[in-house]
Formats: sequence, C-alpha cells, structure tokens
Amino acid sequence: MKTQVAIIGGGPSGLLLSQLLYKRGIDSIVLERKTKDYVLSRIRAGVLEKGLMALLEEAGVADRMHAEGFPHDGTLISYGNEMFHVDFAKHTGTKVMVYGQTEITRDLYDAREAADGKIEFEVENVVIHGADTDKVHLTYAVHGEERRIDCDFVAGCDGFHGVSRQTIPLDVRREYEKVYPFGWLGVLSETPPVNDELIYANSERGFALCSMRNANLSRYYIQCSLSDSPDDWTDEAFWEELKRRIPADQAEKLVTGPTIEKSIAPLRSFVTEPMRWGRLFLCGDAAHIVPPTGAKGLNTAASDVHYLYHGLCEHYENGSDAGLDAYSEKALARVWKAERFSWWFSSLMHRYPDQTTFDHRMQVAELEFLRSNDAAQKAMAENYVGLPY
Ligand code: RFL
Ligand code: PHB
Repeated sequence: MKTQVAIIGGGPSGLLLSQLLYKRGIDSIVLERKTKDYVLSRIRAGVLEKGLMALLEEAGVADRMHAEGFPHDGTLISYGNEMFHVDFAKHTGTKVMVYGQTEITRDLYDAREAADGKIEFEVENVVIHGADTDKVHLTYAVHGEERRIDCDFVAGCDGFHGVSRQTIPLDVRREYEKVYPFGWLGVLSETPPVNDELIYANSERGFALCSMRNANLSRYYIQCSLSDSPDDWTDEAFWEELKRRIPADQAEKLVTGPTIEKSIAPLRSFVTEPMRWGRLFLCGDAAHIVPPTGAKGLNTAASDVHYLYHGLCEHYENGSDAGLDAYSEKALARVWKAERFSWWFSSLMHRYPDQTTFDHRMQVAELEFLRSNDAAQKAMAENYVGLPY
C-alpha cells in the first residue's frame, strides 16, 4: 500500500491528525494495535482547552461536543474544609469544555468511517524503516499476514508504550522524566456530580478530584499508593475515603452508588527531545506525559497535532518545509510549559510520602496566597485554559 502520511496509533492524536489531513485532501492510513472497542473502552481525559475545541471544529467533528459537552468557566480548589473558586472567564475571557476523551474518539472514528478513511486494527510488529532517508516505509502484520506501507512521512501517535519513540536512535534522543510516588484511583459512577464545577482537593489524607461527564455520570479520583490494586478498593471504601478528603458540606451532598469503572493510573512527567527524526514526527503521549492534575495530556497532544498538521499542509500545498522543520522546536516550547504547570499543580495538591510538616505548611501557604491574590489566580487560569498555540 501507498499513502502520503502513515499514522501509527488510533487514539485521539492519530485520528484527529488523519481527519484534519483528509479535510485538506491529504491521504493517510492509521495503524492501531488494539480493536476499536478496546480503544473506546478506555476512560481518560475530560477537560478540553479552546485550541482542541477549535481543531475538532476544523475537523468537522464538534457537533456532539457542542450539544452534549459542558462549558466550565472556573474550578474549585479545596484544602481541608476551606474552598475557593478560580474564575477562568474573569481572568482570561475563556472557558474550558467538559467532554470525555472517549466521546471525542468515538466522534473521530465515526467521521473517519463516514469518509471511508483507512484504519487497520489489531496490527502487530510495526517497524519503521528508513525514517532518516528519503524512502521511508512501514512493515507490520495483521492476523499473521505481513504488510507494507510506503509513505512520505510517518506520524508516531502511538502513546507512551509505542514503537515510534524507540525508533529514534539513543544517540539522538534525550529523555527527561519524573516519576511520582503515588497513583490515582479513578471511578466512574452513574450518579449526579457533587458540584457543578470540578473540585481539586488537597487534604491531610491525600489528593482527591471530583469531575464529571454529564448530569448523571460522575468521575472521581483519589490519590492512592502505587502498590494498591483496584480490587483492594470496594465501592464503599472508595466513597468513604473520598468523603474524608473533600470539604464536609460537599461530602454531605455527595451522591454515591455502584461504580461502573475502577482503575489506577501512575503519575509521571516525561519529555523526549527532539520530536522529529528525519521523516518521523512524534505526537502526543508518544513524546510526552504529564501527571493528570492539570488536565493537560490530551490538550498537549492536540497542540502537537496542530503544528504537524499545518506543517504537512504547507509541504503539500505550498512546497515549503518551514513548518515541518520548525515542528519539534515549536511543539516542545509549548509542551515544557504544560509540563511545568502540571508538575506545579501536582506538587501543590498531593501528599508525598517523605513530606514534612513544614512542606505541608508551604502547600497551605501557597493555597492561601492563590486564594487571596488576583495575579496568582490569573496565572493559574491562563495555564489551565491553555496557553496560546
Ligand atoms: P493514546 O491515547 O495513548 O493513543 C495511542 C494509541 O496508539 C496505540 N498503539 C499502537 N498502535 C500501533 N502499533 C503500536 N506499536 C502501538 N502502540 C500503541 C494504542 O493502542 C493507542 O490506541 O495517545 P494519544 O493519542 O497521544 O492521546 C493522549 C491522551 O490519551 C492522554 O494524553 C490523555 O488521556 C491524558 N489525560 C488527560 N488529558 C487531558 O488533556 N485532560 C484530562 O482531563 C486528562 N485526564 C488523562 C486524564 C489520562 C489519564 N490516564 C489514565 C493516563 C486522566 C487519566 C486518568
Ligand atoms: C477527568 O474528568 O477525567 C479529569 C478532569 C480533570 C483532570 C483530570 C481528569 O485534571
């Protein structure tokens, strides 16, 4: 097979890039290791920045997001029984959208299928050949049958555990990593959200987050030990622990019920440089990971897609490689700022195993400063709603 852009990974980055390129008449093929059902069963991000919303509009897949998503013009932050509001609309004139990554992925699959887009599922052993030459091609297998794709460019959208990043030789690749000494236990439950806005909670017992998907679907997280397994946590134990970590008046109104999903995610900050090697371009989690505290993972994947998409359009439409040549530098400049924000917000909100009472008082002092200082709130709001592309 032949295509212009071979895309490895059928998660949100790969699908969005493929759909945007299709709109500009640029051909692509998406290779996905799992089945579509498996990809659509992953519960992940929930908060979208303006830049991602604009890309979904440009890709022609924003109708359901506008109809069913919830614009949020601020967030709540609590510590102990204290709680305050950070008003994004007042400080930035911008809102974020609460709409699940699973739904975005479903909308993108629907659009790719309606356009007869080529997606191969259950691919194995994807190998990128000659990425640093003029003749790049991929080999892979589907149900034991060997296949080959010749292409102009490869977009590595295959997440943190994919093959794309590993293809870049070690003497070219630089990696920066911080692993946090805790995880997030997340549940989904068919109950009304405890509050109209998200609550990020710093408590003596550890972090908690109250989020949502719609009026009768809530998403809650609590900081947990990395040695925990979801099976260690009964629904009752989860709800009890959550109630102890949020302000008493919120705990009182929390509606509990059976959970329909329960999983643990480790927290990591990670960046690889450069994000381009010859004709291979890394996008999204393949190149960088943030702890989910700032809701930046999917949104940073979207800004990568934006830069790569425009670089590819310039290449095919104007014969200029300026955008592709600037891709790694531009994407990384924005990525590092999202890394800083996610690291800062994670450090502010979690309990660390080696934390001293002094460290805790520093967190409380910083939260009280954020509560009372307009400039600090503005800085937080600007980062949360998303820095410009
Ligand atoms: P994905 O979603 O990991 O998709 C990669 C796809 O590539 C496939 N793949 C391969 N295919 C072919 N060959 C191979 N060798 C392959 N190896 C892998 C995989 O099967 C998969 O389908 O990466 P992508 O597209 O870059 O998207 C990134 C986002 O998924 C991620 O950044 C966010 O989910 C992070 N995140 C959040 N981001 C936000 O912006 N806002 C949030 O509110 C938010 N909340 C979260 C999150 C991530 C979480 N977890 C579980 C890590 C909350 C959580 C709990
Ligand atoms: C979510 O709703 O899944 C969510 C929201 C905000 C975050 C992380 C995850 O910071």
